[in-house]
Amino acid sequence: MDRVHAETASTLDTQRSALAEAVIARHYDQQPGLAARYGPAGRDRCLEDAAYHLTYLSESVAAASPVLFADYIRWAAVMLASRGIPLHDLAAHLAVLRSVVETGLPPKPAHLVTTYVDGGIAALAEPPADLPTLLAPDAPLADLAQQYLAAVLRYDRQAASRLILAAVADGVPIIDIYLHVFQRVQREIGRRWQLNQVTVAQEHYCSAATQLIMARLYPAIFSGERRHRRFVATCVSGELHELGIRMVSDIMELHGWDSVYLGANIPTPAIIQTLREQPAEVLAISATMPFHVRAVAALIAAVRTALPSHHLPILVGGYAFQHRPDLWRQVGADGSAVDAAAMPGTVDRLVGGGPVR
Ligand code: B12
Repeated sequence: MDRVHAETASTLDTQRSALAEAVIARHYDQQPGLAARYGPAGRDRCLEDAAYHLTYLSESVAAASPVLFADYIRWAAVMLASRGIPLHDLAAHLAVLRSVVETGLPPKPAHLVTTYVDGGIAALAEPPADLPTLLAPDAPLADLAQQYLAAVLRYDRQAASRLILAAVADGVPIIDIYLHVFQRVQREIGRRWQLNQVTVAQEHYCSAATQLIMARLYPAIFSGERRHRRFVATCVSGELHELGIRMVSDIMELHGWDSVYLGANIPTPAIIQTLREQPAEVLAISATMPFHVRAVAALIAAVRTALPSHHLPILVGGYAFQHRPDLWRQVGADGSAVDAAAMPGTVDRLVGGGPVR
């Protein structure tokens, strides 16, 4: 990250609340109809949205990646439109944001930031792309995934659990259940949430049910031969999406590794303490939200400083890294893998396979 981008991003971070307030005040001034249309609660939501846009904006500036902000705006357009907020309101909001940045920041950072906002405004000129289902009928285990989704959406985790246990008893490999049922269904739920077709409660229920059912597979996962090699798996601080890194840990267990799985939202000092107490051969860090990428870079730097005696191989992954193939290098990691299935091979290439006993 160069200094200009880093400093501009940090200015946006420190001024986020003030800028968000200024955007909403100016937007409501310019369009008095908004107050009647969305009511007082609507104003609070707009303020939250403004802060959210600014969070992504600063992450994009920090990464020197205008595409990141443009992608986010396309995502936000679909999410807001499905909740009755038309595209032109978002476009007007961005135009106001642009003017607030232009007048509220010193000229140099203002110039840099407005080019990113312009990229977001331009992204709105193309109609938002369709969001195809993640459960295509020709995908592997498509029927099972459909049935599993239907079960969790009607809050029937017993039925969902029976489906999975029966499939495993029939010989379906656990890795296939993980990737083609759990992962796909979780992402499909996310798509439907974005389109306002499932409730937050359904999404939470599905995640909890899937975690419970994963735990029921543990006798099979933890019973294999061991390599007597350890790795630590964690989400970066602030990150609440833990299923992906949990799948990564389980698949490594299936490959004979001992995982120290820490889960969601772990503070950096706790991760460093764990690495001191549980010496590991690999550290795996997960981030889903694109605005956690800087936190991943900071965590890697902190680990390197705290454990200077050897170069601990560090892998990063998760949704934030999915469509940005070189991002793992930028954050100072040693590699990445696209999913849990690719993890063991990646680790073997990095630190050697070693015997299974
Ligand atoms: C469940 C869920 C949640 C749950 C998480 C519960 C839990 N206990 O984990 C909760 C409710 C907490 C949540 C919160 C939020 N969420 Co959410 N969430 C999801 C959802 C639906 C599923 C996530 C999941 O389980 N995926 C399945 C796993 C298996 O996939 P994965 O994480 O990609 O992991 C695989 C690979 O990436 C890789 N991998 C992962 N980690 C690592 C690490 C290493 C080292 C390696 C090598 C590989 C690797 O291997 C994994 C297994 O194959 C996604 C949709 C989606 N597309 O993922 C949205 C989604 C990620 N969430 C989203 C949003 C917006 C939010 C919130 C901001 C919502 C809000 N307004 O509060 C918050 C942010 C919270 C935060 N600060 O982290 C958006 C993000 C959009 C964007 N462009 O930024 C998504 C995409 C939904 C959507 N379509 O709009 N969410």
